[in-house]
Amino acid sequence: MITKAITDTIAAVSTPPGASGLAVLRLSGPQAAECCDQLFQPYAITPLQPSEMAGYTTAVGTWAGLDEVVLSCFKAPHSFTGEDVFEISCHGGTAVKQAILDSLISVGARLAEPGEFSKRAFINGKMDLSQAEAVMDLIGAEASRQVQAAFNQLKGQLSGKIRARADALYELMARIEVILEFPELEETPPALQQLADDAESEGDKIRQLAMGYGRGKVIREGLRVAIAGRPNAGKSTLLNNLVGEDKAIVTSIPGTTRDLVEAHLIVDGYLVLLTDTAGLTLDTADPVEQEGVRRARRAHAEADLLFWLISPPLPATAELEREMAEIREIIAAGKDLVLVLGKDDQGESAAIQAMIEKYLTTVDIVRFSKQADDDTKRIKDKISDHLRQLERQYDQDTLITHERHRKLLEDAAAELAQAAAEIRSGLTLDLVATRLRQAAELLAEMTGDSVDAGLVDTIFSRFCVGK
Ligand SMILES: Nc1nc2c(ncn2[C@@H]2O[C@H](COP(=O)(O)OP(=O)(O)OP(=O)(O)O)[C@@H](O)[C@H]2O)c(=O)[nH]1
Ligand SMILES: [Mg+2]
Repeated sequence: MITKAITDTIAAVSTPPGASGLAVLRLSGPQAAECCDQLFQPYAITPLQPSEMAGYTTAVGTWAGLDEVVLSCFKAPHSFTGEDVFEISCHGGTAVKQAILDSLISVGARLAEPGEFSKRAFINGKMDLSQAEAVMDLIGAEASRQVQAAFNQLKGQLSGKIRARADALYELMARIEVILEFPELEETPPALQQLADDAESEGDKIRQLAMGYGRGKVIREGLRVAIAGRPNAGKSTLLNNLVGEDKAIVTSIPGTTRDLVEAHLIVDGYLVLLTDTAGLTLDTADPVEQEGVRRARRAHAEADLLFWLISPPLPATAELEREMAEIREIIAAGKDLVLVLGKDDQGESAAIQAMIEKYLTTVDIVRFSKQADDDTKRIKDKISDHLRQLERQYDQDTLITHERHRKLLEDAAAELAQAAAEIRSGLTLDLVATRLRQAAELLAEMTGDSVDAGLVDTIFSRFCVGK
């Protein structure tokens, strides 16, 4: 853990780069008030120096002859970082912000590193690690579900659950201690059996929490939806219709799309990452097309849901059969695939559908024509269906949105399963206790109750400056 006392005062612009009406700079550390005393001239009739201001008060005045500002004062420990914090609300011109920042540096503050304010909040016990990660998620959130999940985590919903599980592990360890001290009283087969059962059931509860990653990942990172099909099937048109703008180039020339074209869409409050891909040409000698197909296949493999477009004119039977075989394989591998019969306005969909049903007996089919808004809506409904299915499959009330958390939970659950097996096989209990302690350590790494400085640095360096 980090024990070094924090002696320096850090400063940064906390609002985004570029010009804006207003901007906020943040200053935190033991010399924050002193720095402000040198630069801020309050307007009040009985003016108070920043060092004399009470916490949660503001003052209006001039800043180093540069701007008129509002200064907000937060006194330690009742601030975001737990230190003395001042926020300077100034005009949001790029040069003004820079000049105010320079003035702070000239009186002894230093530039904050990315995430350093949040890191100090963590070190000073204002929030735990999972809450700090939630702050970052909240800042990056694009969709309402992301906001909800991040805010629940920020409020400590996840930390509370984790601490409850850790407490249960400490209770198990205490029982082992008693058995080790008074073996004659406790070391009976029923007591040991109970201990093994409880360790196993704790492991199950922790594994159950890890399951929350199934939906949590989709909420935090977005649902990946890819569009596949032969060249000219209308893939780029479908993407453009779904996002409501001319994002991808559409032409009547097969092979128009080579790179992946990505767009963001919000469906039912979920972020959806939509990818249009190059048409799947089978026997091309063109290296650009070959690379496009390689990238397309990679995107298809990574997608949670695949829309596969088939449109007139259909290819020769051999080629169609190859395409059908490929679709069959993808479905068999467990991927959620929806077959889209494109260019429905050309009146051939019924015949194509009949043909396809000869090859594919169980496939979800939807018709699509670029002119019909209802068709676009129906495609979006398919995305909604997938999301509903995900919600049913993972209906945990606590979501795990970070891979780091999932891994820690899975590892802790594995330790407990192992501990239960060891108790049953008669292994000495002090070895079992070590395993339980290891599981508790893993849980503590989630909240940051026990975590090494390197990991803390890695996590906070992903923040931006000023956060
Ligand atoms: N009639 C009709 N034409 C369509 C429809 N959708 C797409 N097209 C036309 O089909 C042609 C190909 O459309 P794209 O969206 O570029 O097809 P693509 O699958 O992205 O093609 P590649 O990028 O070359 O693989 C264009 O001329 C479109 O205008 C549709 O629903 N009906
Ligand atoms: Mg295209």
